[in-house]
Amino acid sequence: MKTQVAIIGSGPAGLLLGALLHQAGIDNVIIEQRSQDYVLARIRAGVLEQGTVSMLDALGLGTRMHAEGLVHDGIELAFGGARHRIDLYGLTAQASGVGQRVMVYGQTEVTRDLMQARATHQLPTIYQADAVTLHEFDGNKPQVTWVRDGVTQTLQCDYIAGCDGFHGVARETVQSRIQVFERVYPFGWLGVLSDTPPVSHELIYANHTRGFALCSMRSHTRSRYYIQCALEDRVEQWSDQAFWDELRRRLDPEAAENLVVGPSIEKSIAPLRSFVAEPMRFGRLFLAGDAAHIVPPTGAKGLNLAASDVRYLAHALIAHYRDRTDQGLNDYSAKALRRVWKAVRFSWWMTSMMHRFPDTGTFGQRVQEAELDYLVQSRPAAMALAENYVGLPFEDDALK
Ligand code: RFL
Ligand code: PHB
Repeated sequence: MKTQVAIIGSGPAGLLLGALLHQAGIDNVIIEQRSQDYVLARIRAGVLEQGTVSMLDALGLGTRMHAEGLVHDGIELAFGGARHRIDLYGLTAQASGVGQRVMVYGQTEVTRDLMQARATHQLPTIYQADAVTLHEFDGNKPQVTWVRDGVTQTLQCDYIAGCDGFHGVARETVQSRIQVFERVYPFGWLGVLSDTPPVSHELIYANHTRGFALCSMRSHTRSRYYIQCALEDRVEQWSDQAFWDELRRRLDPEAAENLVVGPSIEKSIAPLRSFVAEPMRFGRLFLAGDAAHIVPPTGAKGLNLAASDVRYLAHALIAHYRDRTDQGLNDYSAKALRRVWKAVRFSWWMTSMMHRFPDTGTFGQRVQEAELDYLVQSRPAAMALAENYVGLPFEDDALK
């Protein structure tokens, strides 16, 4: 088998890259370890930046997102028993002249739309590929091999895109050539999905002495909630009742009163980590998305970073095939990392401000509350939060 770009992984990074390349007439094959149903069942991100929304629109894939997604103009910060609104739209309008919003539309739905489009165009995706191995990417003739139904298959290609997430094989293959920057946080997030109306029409990020809480949603009838939990906690230890009781304790009185509870339809614990692998290019292998970096979900940046990486990578590959210039490919790693590090900084900052750490204590708690109070009192401080939350501009758009 032969293609131009072999894409490892059918998460948002791989699927989006495949769609962007296809739109430009560049052949690609996706090789995924899991089944399609498994990939679709993972409940993850919920918030799309304007830039990610625009990418899906430009691919002609925005119809269902605009019909079913929820456009949010602001978020709320809860601390000290009260809620304070951050007017994302108004603040970004003031900062840059163009107001920006975010779109609440689940990663599962984005994935479904991208898979559907791939099926419609009959683009090749190989699911349940075992023992995926990357070869010869330092030379001119890279190959990817895998085993399916006991048979080893080989794909020859010009380039390999490692879009296989944090536990994938692509980064592992170049382990000895990367520098890793990492922070592991001493807590996790316990998440619950439930068919109950969201407690508020915007997201609530809550700082509480008992720990962080987040009220998010997937629709007007489906809520997604998270609470900070101990790293050692197991999902089985948390009954639905215990979860709702703990969430309620961490909310302001009005939200606690309005909270509608019901059975959970998904419950999981995610550890929190900041991680960056540098560089993101090794000869003809490029890393993108969670394969190269992880951010704690507090800033809602992971999926959006995967999208911005593949946007840069797709533009670079298009320039290679169409204009015969490799400048974009040569610049990819440094350019992607500049945006990655700003999101790493923002996600780390949000995480630090909102969570209870082992050494937070009463002093740390007061400092966090002072910082939050400053944010809601100071327009420039709120603008900086808003500008980062809606997503920093892509480098190639920044000067336009
Ligand atoms: P993915 O989604 O992990 O996809 C990688 C794919 O590669 C496959 N794979 C392999 N395939 C072939 N061979 C191998 N050896 C392979 N190993 C793995 C996997 O099966 C998988 O299908 O990575 P990608 O595409 O880079 O996308 C990244 C996003 O999924 C991730 O950053 C976000 O989910 C993070 N995230 C959030 N991001 C946001 O932008 N906004 C949010 O609101 C947000 N909330 C979240 C989040 C992540 C969370 N968790 C569970 C970590 C909330 C949570 C709780
Ligand atoms: C979610 O809805 O899953 C979600 C929203 C905002 C975040 C993280 C997760 O910051």
